[in-house]
Amino acid sequence: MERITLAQAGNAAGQFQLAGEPVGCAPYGNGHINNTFLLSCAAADGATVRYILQAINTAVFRKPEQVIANIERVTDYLRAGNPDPRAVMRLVPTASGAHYYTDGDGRCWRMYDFIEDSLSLDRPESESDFYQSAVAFGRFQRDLNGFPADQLFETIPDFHNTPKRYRDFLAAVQQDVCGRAASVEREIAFLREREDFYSVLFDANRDGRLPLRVTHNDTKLNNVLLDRATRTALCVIDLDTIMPGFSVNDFGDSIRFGANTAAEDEPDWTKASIDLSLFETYLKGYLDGCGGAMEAPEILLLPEGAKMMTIECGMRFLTDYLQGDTYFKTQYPEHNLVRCHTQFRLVADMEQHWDAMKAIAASYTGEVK
Ligand code: ADP
Ligand code: GN1
Ligand code: MG
Repeated sequence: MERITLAQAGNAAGQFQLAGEPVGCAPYGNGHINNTFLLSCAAADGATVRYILQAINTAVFRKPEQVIANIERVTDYLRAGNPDPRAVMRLVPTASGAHYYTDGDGRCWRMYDFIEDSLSLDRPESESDFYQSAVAFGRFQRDLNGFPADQLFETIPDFHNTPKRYRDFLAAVQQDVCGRAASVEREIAFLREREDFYSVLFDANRDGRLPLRVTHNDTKLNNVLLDRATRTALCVIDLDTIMPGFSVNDFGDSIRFGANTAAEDEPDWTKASIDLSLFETYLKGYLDGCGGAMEAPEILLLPEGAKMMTIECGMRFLTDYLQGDTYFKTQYPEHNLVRCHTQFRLVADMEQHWDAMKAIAASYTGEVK
């Protein structure tokens, strides 16, 4: 991905309606997709006002104006139901009143109010943190229950279409543009052995067990903010991929990231496993946040969502490795392969604990317990 200079960020910052003079700008956060900066401004009364400035990754989001349009609609809708300014992201307007700025090189920039006194965690520091992140994502789904899905652009077509992702992966193996396929034969075999699994959620949707909802689609722990003082659910962020989808995938992506005993890029993949206690904690928080919106057949598919998002993500990391690391930000040449290994190890461990995961989900349907 393109490296962006502070001068370029500074120029973009100047296009937005700021509360004061810019006094600092630095790269911020651990996202894998956009280029994010924290901008500090000095207001006339001496206060410091901070913003998140982002260059949208237009290799990933081909139509950034559609991303912005989705975010405008969703945040307006959420704000109408929740007046707390720290609970819903606010896009900062440019001088001309737009919500994005295209610079002379075609880069697309946007700005948000920085949500102060909040925490974005890369690992849950306690069961309670993880529970609160689940409440936030569950509420997000509940609050968007009435949102008209047909008003949303599909910002990344087929984003969680796992069968399509698998076909793309097979094509990447076939093309082998970097000559890496021979070195990952075991990883390729791992995905081939599980090819019957990839369509199970679409099958469940077709037979009526799994509704299409308005979903977030990127529910990593660092895409939710907790209040720093109370450590309770505050705000869901990273709204670039809000599209119609399956709630079990929103649940599943959180499990993939936060209920893994190892970090996503832990070099010793044997450390990766499913923490069943965190799995149950998150499930409880998510259902509490959803406030009864989920029906028993959907709840029963939560483990499938967890396994689907984990294997899909591993598949995406491996595909990117085969294609020369063009999609995800990487810090070293094997980074995507390391990430792929932790995901596959987590899938294998979920398979070992499958009956326990299914029993936990069943115990929350109101049928068993
Ligand atoms: P990416 O798509 O690259 O993951 P994000 O939109 O998730 O980019 O932003 C990267 C990080 O910046 C987030 O994980 C979070 O830590 C921080 N962040 C983003 N927006 C805000 C905000 N409005 N207030 C506070 N922190 C934010
Ligand atoms: C990306 O943008 P970020 O870092 O929150 C990716 C997710 C992956 C995740 C893996 C738009 O999320 O789909 O699950 O990395 N986002 C996009 O860590 O592709
Ligand atoms: Mg993010």
